[in-house]
Amino acid sequence: MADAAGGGRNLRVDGDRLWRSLMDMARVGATEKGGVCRLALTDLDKEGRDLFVRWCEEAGCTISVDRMGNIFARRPGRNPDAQPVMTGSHLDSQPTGGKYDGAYGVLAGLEVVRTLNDLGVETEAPVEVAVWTNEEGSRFAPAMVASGVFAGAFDLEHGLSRPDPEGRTLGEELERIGYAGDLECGNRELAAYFEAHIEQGPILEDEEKTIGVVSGGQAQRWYEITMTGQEAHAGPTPMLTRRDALLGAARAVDAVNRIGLSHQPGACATVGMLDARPNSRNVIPGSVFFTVDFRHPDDSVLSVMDGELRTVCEAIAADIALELEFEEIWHSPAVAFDAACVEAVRSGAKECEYTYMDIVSGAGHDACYVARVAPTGMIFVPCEGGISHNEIESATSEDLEAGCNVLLHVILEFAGPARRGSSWA
Ligand code: HGY
Ligand code: MN
Ligand code: MN
Repeated sequence: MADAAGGGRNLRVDGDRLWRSLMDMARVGATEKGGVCRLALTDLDKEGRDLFVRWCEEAGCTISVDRMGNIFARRPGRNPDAQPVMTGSHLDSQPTGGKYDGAYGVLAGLEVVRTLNDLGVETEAPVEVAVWTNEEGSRFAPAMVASGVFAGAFDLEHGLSRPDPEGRTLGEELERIGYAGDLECGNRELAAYFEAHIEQGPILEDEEKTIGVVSGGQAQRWYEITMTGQEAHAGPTPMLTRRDALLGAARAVDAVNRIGLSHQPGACATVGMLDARPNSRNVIPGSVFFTVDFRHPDDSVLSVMDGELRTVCEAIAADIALELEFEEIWHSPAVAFDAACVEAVRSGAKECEYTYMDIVSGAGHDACYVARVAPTGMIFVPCEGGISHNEIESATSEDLEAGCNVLLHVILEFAGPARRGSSWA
């Protein structure tokens, strides 16, 4: 198939234009330390979405938006009824996020469209670039909720009703920013989906490889836990009669870390949010809310970690006479990507003569849900020091261009015979 399609063997993207687009997008929600804060469905997320839509319309794409606010920019192919080849990622960021997490996959997809336009290449199937709503799961939990609805992991009502910390729902915020689309979310056939992303870990850089051939994503479990004791005066209250909720939470934070360390290699265990009330220096905390993020490539190990967490939290609550509210709010099982898509990424890296290695994604991505409904693959490129979800997140223009060239290759491979004028590309 690659031969008929030309496989993009000799085609290359414009790395400088990709870099300029990334830097232009990074100005939306730019932070002083050089990162971005574009929380899902805020005015800044809207501004980034509007910029992407304008660029895609300038590139001749038609835009559709589904009921979860997912945006699809479609470049027509010769056969409008052919299943589209889709790429994309997300534009929402962490509160102290980086320029490349998500935005790279979206703008690499746009760069492929721009390159095909420049070269006058016509594909058999349409090519679509997607922007998935609320990938980060920072403002609305869980992560990847909109690609999850698209893939049937959640129903639409669940997705739209996700509340933010102020109680505003995802659906209300979609209406407010004008991205509550009328296209059904999901139930669409795709020829394939490919997502380009920075690795967000140190492996490619340590191994000095340019392309990560992503075989799948690890399993994740997210929890919300509240420990409740009794607010009391920090002065006269005897130590032995206290029901100190923050003491309980502190022991739980240490226990989460120990559970992660005891399931090496592979386990990751994080308490990312902690809210102690009333948060006054001379009041014994009466109530503490905190989150736990567990990950492991093997689901069976993750369920052992789940059991250990429940047991240790119950023991801590009993020991300090605290009430315990323990809820698992999300479980995303480990995902294996489609073998043909993984092989296409590998051969794309070979054809473009980049160094490459197989890798499992430590981070979650929309591709992990799309893989439930379409043949899916991912392309990783290194990021400096493996640092991400941090304003100092950095990647080189050369690596970003390399990943985009591999993306061009795999899209042409799956979009059917590509023609350039009267000859095959
Ligand atoms: O949490 C994750 O892995 C992703 O950044 N949403
Ligand atoms: Mn991401
Ligand atoms: Mn992220």
